[in-house]
Amino acid sequence: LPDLTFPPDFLFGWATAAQQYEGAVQTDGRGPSVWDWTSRFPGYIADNTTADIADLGYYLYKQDLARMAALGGNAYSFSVAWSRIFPFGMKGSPVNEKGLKYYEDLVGYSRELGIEPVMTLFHWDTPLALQVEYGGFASPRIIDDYVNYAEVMFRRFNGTIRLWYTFNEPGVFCVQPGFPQNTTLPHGVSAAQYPYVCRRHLVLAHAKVYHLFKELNIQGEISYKNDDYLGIAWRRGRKEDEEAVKRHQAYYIGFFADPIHLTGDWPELVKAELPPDLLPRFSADEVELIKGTADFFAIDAYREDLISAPPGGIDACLRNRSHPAWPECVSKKDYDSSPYGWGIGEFAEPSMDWLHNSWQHIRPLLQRLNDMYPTTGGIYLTEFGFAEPHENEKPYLHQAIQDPARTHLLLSYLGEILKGIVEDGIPIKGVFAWSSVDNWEWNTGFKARFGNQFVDYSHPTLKRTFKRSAIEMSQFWKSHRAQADE
Ligand code: GCO
Repeated sequence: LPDLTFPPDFLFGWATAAQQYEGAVQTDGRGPSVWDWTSRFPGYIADNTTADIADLGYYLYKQDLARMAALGGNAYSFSVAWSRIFPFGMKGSPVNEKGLKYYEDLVGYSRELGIEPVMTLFHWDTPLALQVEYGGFASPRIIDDYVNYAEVMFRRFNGTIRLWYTFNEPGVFCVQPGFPQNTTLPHGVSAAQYPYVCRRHLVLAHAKVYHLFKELNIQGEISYKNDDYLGIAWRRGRKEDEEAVKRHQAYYIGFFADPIHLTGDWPELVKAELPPDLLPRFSADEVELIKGTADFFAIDAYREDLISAPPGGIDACLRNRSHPAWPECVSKKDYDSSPYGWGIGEFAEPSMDWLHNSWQHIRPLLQRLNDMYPTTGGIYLTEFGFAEPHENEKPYLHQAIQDPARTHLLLSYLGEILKGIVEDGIPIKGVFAWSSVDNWEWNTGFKARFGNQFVDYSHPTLKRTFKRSAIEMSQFWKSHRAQADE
């Protein structure tokens, strides 16, 4: 790749999320989030930790930004804790000026270092007050409260943020079994309905915020971050597997990308199979509101799923569909429980063929997504990364700094992205590795380390150490980025 160069305005950086990185959950007026609460449920989090301290990013963000700058990063994707801005979440409740000040300082310092701050308004940390009051995203009431919160952020940060995301991975947020929002449903919403009622409220909230962004004439571009479910046929060329890939596409990415990027409505395949009492329909007015509400396409692209038709075929599966939240009736190569995992949770040994497949197919997958969902703003790979299995276990900790599998995966991704841009002409505008530092991995706690920097949680200042992946990513980027004098 010696002679290939990224476009001059290409964004290269890392991503974090407020709940996983900031800590200081009761500092300077921040209100509790659903995760502060459910991480106290016994056994809910794999290592019984909470995110109360996490990486103390609330205090250490300047050093972390400086370290990313040292690696050559020119962009940083962070999320805002809604409950730092509105401790009680609700429209009309008090705004927390200290919360706004924290993000202003973060954005200001980032720009001082020449790092483009990229803001995600919601990364799964619903204010607890809204969850308790009306069941969070199970209730349509959340739409107005979210739009109100977004308006405060738009007005305060207009002109300092170029790329905005409304939501991170809305599909995962709505259906991940056991996520806190699935535990307190308002009356009238069943567990089977929740994943679809949640999707409906997210899509409507996204659309209203998009239109507000345009009405207020806020600078920059806005979209949302798609889930990371990228399907390819398990048995290439097998008709039933290629069909299954279409279903997988409709039930995962298409659920949000079709309405928001294309039609304003759910995918036809999904509507044909999910009755209105499970998947509430959009009215004609709502379809018009939702259609075409994204300036660019963004996806967290961790891995692809090898997809095949379910045993006995799709029709048989539909007749006795198992789990109402995952009715898509496709089979995926079972990475999570097979001897091959993707490295988190069960700590199964990752299959090198999975790692190999994932980076080998990122080009055709991004090409396919750009063809399906073309935008004027191009396509961003908003998260990619890997948790080395056992990285968190004592005998391996000394190895954590030498993260061979992660280094191999990340560098292979970067090489494919660069070739995708230069050789295939895919309009990829930027990439963000997950994550700048090890952090709190939701239900897995600190057991899965995704950072390109090692965090020593036993050290009084949570000392960071560059892993090999950070150094090699940095060297690759610095040797392939457009030089200032070009
Ligand atoms: C996601 C979330 C991140 C995760 C990361 C590793 O994409 O699931 O955005 O918060 O920590 O993906 O699982």
